[in-house]
Amino acid sequence: MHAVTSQHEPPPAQLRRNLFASMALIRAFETRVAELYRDGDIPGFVHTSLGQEAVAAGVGLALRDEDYLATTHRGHGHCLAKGVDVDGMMGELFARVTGLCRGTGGSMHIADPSHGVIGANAIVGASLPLAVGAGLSSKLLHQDRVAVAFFGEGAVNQGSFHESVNLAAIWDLPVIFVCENNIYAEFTDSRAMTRVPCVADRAAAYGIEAHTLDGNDADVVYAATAAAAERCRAGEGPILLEAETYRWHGHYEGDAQPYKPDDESLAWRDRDPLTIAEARLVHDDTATAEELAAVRADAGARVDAAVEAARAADVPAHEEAFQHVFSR
Ligand SMILES: Cc1ncc(C[n+]2csc(CCOP(=O)(O)OP(=O)(O)O)c2C)c(N)n1
Repeated sequence: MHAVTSQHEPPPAQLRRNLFASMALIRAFETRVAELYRDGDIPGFVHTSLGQEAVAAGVGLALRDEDYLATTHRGHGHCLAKGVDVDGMMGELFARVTGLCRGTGGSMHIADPSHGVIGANAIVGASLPLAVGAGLSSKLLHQDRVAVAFFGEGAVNQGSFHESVNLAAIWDLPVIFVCENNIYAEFTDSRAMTRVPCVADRAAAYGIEAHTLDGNDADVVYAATAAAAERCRAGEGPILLEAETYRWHGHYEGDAQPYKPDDESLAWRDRDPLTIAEARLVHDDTATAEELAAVRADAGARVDAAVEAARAADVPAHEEAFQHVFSR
């Protein structure tokens, strides 16, 4: 790992408190989802982003509500940080009619165009062309909307990465490519899959600016994303941000992760993004430990309420299974 320190100014105090609150909500949501999946309350497949909260919060809070966001199979945190409703997310995971897609999409297919979220996606590498399309429409319609594609380092070996970055570059599209480099793609150590493990280095092949960031520091991710968005809105074309981070849980819930060395996992747990933010906020008197504990408790209560609402909601009627699948 070789994270570089951001050259940008740290975000103002209120924003740093907001970043902490966003991370606390994601942590509470993902922790609860992992338990619910283990207990058989949530159907399908679930990929949590515990440990990666700073990337989601830093990017989400640096964007405007109308900016576009395309995400992956590990997208709960991205959606929450972009302002997507907690009840709608939990309803979707429970496959209830109160879900954002009326319970027919599930964890890997959450979408909420009202907040610019054009879709989570189970196809590795598919978020990039979607964001490029959104960025193209924004440019052609003079909308000043930035499009973000989240993807993992595993997706960088897909053709869609190269096609998307190249097209965005030659057309100067307002797209921010955000790679969450959490080292592992499914059960494979990505460092063994390429001679170019630094994803930011790949951007040079397409002539675009790229930065490698400490993805466990929300302040750094926020500042880099805010600067990238400004660049995009100024018409200077796409940029790639590689956020170095680590997923605490398995590829999916239930994966025991025999492929990860214990010392590596423990070292990354010591770099908990919430603890890093908490220590800094308390150290510079931006918040007290008690205030931050209350923020965490509020996030837990919000998620509890969403779970209760989802449990009480109806499941969709069988006939709905084929709605919104085919266009006429
Ligand atoms: C096109 C395609 N190939 C393979 C898969 C199976 N698959 C699902 S997730 C995954 C690994 C993704 O790793 P990465 O992109 O680094 O994201 P992370 O899971 O680390 O967040 C693979 C190979 C898939 N869903 N889609």
